[in-house]
Amino acid sequence: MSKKKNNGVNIRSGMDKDSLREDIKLHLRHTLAKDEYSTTNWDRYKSVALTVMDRLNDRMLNTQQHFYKSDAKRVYYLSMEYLIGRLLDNMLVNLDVRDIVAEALDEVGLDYEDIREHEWDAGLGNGGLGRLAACFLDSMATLGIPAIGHGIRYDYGIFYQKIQNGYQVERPDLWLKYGNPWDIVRPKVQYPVEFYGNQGTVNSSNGNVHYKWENTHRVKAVAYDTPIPGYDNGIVNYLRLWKAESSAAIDLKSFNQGQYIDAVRDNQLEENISRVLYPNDKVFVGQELRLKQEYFLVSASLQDIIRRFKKMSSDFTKLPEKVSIQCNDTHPNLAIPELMRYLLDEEHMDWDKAWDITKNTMAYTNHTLMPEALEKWPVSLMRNLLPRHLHIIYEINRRFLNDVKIKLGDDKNRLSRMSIVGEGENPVVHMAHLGIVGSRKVNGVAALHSRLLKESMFKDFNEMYPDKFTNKTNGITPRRWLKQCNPKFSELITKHIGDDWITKLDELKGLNKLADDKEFQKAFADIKVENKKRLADYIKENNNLDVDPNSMFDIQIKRIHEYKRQLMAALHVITLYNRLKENPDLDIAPRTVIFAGKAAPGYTMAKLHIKLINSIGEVVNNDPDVSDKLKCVFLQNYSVSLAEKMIPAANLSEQISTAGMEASGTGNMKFALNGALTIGTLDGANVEIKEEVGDDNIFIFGLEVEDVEQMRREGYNPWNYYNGNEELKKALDQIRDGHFSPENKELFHPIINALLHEGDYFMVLADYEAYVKRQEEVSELFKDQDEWNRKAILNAANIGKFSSDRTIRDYNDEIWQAPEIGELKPE
Ligand code: 26Q
Repeated sequence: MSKKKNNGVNIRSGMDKDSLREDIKLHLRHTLAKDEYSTTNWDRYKSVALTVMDRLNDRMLNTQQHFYKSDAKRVYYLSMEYLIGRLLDNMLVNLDVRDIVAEALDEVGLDYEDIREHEWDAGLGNGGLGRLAACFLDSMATLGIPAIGHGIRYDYGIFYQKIQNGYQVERPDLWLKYGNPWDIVRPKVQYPVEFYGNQGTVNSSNGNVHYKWENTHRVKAVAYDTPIPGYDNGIVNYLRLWKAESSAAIDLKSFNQGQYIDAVRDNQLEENISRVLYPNDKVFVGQELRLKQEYFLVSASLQDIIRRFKKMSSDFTKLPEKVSIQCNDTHPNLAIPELMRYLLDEEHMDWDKAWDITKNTMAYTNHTLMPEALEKWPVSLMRNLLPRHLHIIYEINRRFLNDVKIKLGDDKNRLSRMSIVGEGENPVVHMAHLGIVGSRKVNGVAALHSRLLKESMFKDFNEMYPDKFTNKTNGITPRRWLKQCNPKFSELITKHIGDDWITKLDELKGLNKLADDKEFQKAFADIKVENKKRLADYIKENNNLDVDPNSMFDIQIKRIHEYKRQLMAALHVITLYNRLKENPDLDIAPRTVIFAGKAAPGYTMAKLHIKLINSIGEVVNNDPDVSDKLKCVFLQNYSVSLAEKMIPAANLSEQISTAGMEASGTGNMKFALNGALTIGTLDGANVEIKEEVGDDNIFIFGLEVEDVEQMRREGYNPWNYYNGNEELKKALDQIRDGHFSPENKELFHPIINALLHEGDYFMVLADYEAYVKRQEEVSELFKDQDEWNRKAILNAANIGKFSSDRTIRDYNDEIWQAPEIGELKPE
């Protein structure tokens, strides 16, 4: 270890202020080649990051050595997305040196808050699923589980969203433009990934015939690691992301100049595999490049996993004892046929043995009940790109359907419903079915969602494998989503109940007794207003709009999707506006309704919803009649770091999806943890949040899953609601007549058509009245600030269940059974 002393200062590993300050200076000069004349704040950010990296690397080596020596079982988390956001603050918090670094910088006249804003968000994910993976990494390291995250190092993360004239415009997110100080490039950790070719046979020495994938085209996967520190426990795991590089050593002698140029150009094409994150999150797009990305992740990761396993053992029957592979949705489910291929073709194992090992190593998490989001890959595509895998999938399916016949009877309809490979003219491979058949456990992400999976989408499978389906309610990391993003509230909590809550979130229950304490309420309220002021400044700077920090901050932030019903919240804004226009003295709590979120670039309706919200804001925010009671804001480019600014400033959290459509939600948990009240439907994890915080401390409204089903069965008619509610009718008429789009009166007709002429699939009109009524109660409560604060504190006090530490412990107890070493003392 590098603990050489330099004037009493521990170079590269000391955690005291002097060592940190000196190393920051050294990195500025010796790594970045900057002096006092040329240094920018970005350089300062980078030198702080590099100083932190020195410490992380040291701990990472110790941790990995420890896991290696103890031959610990490893967990591999496979995900196409990691929405990790900025890392500097997170690293400093987890190393428990944030305050020291801030002081060290202060001593040389620098402002930490200012410097950390220079980091680019790592946006390698779309939304909930990618952020969940990031929270899980934090919790696995904090519990001390030997876990490695595997993903793709996209050159372009989720697009940067600009709002121009009220419309979403997408810009490329070149997050690596200025380099990434958290990268550990491992050019020697590289694996060939093969595509195309055909299935051939080989005769082995013992006379057996084996299959072999041959005549393939190769691409290289190169490893880039990011350290993942646990919270204050000496443990550092890592996230390993694969970058595609061309593998062909260009054979110069056989090329003339033109061929040479072509060959170099084709190499570029191969590198496209890791070029860009697909920006859609709820509809399946069956493009070859996406399938290549998925197999690229799977192939490289499995080679890495197998290499590490083989260092310890050559007995593959031990694989399930030493390795658990968790697939984040179906996206990495090709790992199942890939592991089979390896065991059959490379290890020459017989089918039953290989299948047993595979099934006991794999697990799969489902994140959606929406059929249009399920991955179904055309057989034609797969035959071309992954011919050997397709054969294996067919064989898995043949054996599986046989088993079904034996266990459940020869029911043709059922067999066709359950088949992994569809029939007909354009057959598809059903990745969720493959995941269920090839995994030991399949889980949903909230109690309601997991129940619905068993009762509806995977009913047949649940009858076939009654012990396979399980629930693992999602969680969020309290480090980022309270300690980091809301330091003042964190300090207040710690002052009263100590700091155990940071790793044992249930300890927040200690706040229950303080909810009635006037002094505590006041302290809580002051912090909330301070956070709101900061957000108000941000709104002023970005949207040039003044909002009142004492008004209720009513926030809906998530991807823009019809099922999440931003439209319903927009209709509520219009209703409040109309009420205030009719009666300017109306006694309602002043509100600032704030939205943020990205729409998939091809999702025209969602993009029109963004435009509608901005158009409503135009009218409302410029009308002096209502200006002290109502504002409507859309903040551009929702991201992890914007969430960190918005969530601590929220009074009201909007979780209003059509019942049965939001698998879990995790934003709902972040808001409650930061002392916001929820208005929501009984959907996803809202159900469990209600159980925890109590019916009196959450505003539940609207149709429940069974109501939605019943209405769909019996025939739902949105016109009844339109004709039955004057205010709803007025709001819809205004949208239709161009009240919010005077320059193009028909602009929002597609929205009206969807609601009135195309059946209002998401039942916005059916829930409108109950929603508006509940919002009136919200408004009344907000007028009683003491009572509001009491309930807000009770939300924070009783939200402990939703720590991702609990979620990960649940996964580990039931599925992985890996060690949890808790902490690692420095050597
Ligand atoms: C699939 C194929 C091709 C291209 C893209 C995709 C794709 C990408 C992302 C499909 C789905 C996603 C993301 C889904 C997602 O974020 N689901 C959310 O997961 C959260 C964590 O479990 C839940 O809280 C949310 O309820 C759920 O919507």
